[in-house]
Amino acid sequence: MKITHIRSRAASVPMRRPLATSTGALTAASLLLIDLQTDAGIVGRSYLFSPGQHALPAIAKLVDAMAEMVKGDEVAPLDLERKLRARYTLLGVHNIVLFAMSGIDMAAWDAYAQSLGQPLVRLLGAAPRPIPAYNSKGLGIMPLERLVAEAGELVAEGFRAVKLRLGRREAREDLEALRAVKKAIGADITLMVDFNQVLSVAEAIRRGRMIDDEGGVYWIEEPIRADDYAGAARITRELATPIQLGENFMGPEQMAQALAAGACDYVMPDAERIGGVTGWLRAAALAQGAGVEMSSHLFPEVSCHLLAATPTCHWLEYVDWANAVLAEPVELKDGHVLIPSRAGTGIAWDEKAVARYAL
Ligand code: SMN
Ligand code: MG
Repeated sequence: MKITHIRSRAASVPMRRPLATSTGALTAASLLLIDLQTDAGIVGRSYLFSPGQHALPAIAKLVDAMAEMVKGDEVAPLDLERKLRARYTLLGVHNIVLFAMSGIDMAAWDAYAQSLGQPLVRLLGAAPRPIPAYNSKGLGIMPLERLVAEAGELVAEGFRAVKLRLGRREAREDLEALRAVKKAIGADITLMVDFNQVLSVAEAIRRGRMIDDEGGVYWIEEPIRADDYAGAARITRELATPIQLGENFMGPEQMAQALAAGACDYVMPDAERIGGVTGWLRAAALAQGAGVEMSSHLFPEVSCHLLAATPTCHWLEYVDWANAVLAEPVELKDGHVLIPSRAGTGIAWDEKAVARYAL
């Protein structure tokens, strides 16, 4: 089976719950929808997420350029990865170059699994099973009253875990938000918090101790600049609450560096930044070697397959941001994502919706 064409389309899908983080607010999901067409008639699909529409044209250009390079090649994801990595070495296989590669990788794995008539999870050697998920659709930086109401709503959807965004101007405001949410959800619901890189090392230790004293927080995510592994290692040593990093690991190589530095207790790679399915599998082996629990970031549709094949599988981050353009969004049951049994990843477009949200 050979690649004949790779098409990408940009869309902006409004979010039902706008999400304000410490580093910016999201009101719509900017997506690049990828169709990898083959001479067997099979179409592999994936999507990429961009925090903001402005970067989508640049990512699309990279996908187009890579599409030209792999046209006529076999749908063999590891070989495609090796070829593209070599072609981009001098530019640097990071950031949007890596995003484009990851998008093509995920679409290629989807096409390959479809060609074998198996869901991706089976191709990876695992059987489908429910994956524990936390509800990450909301709990941004917002007034306490709305925060409390939203916390109740997110749990009422059947989840046993939710994530709160922190990083308000004053530590005291974070503490108030934390207390309000804890009270709203009760002690039985797992609570993660995410600073989105906004603190200095010293402030992260200060607010981290405050969280340690308060208790009941399952992990503290990205307290400081994502690439400061030495700083993160200091914080990890100082605090009792586990430190979570990973959505900004640019490829498994960076995750290896973070683990070697002792930068975190848990990891949560993002399928688009870690190198798609291929990068994820390498990262999963690193996590196992380091004895570190591994969760996912965004992309529940592909992450559910990947987590089932991850030795240290931890939590799936559930968001519904692509649902509006998906023909069959992932299903949930009792706070778990159910891996679809369709061949491939299960991603297919609702073309009417795509037309409505196309940019
Ligand atoms: C996040 C990342 C990207 C977009 C929105 C929110 C956040 C998360 O860091 O972990 O969900
Ligand atoms: Mg995060």
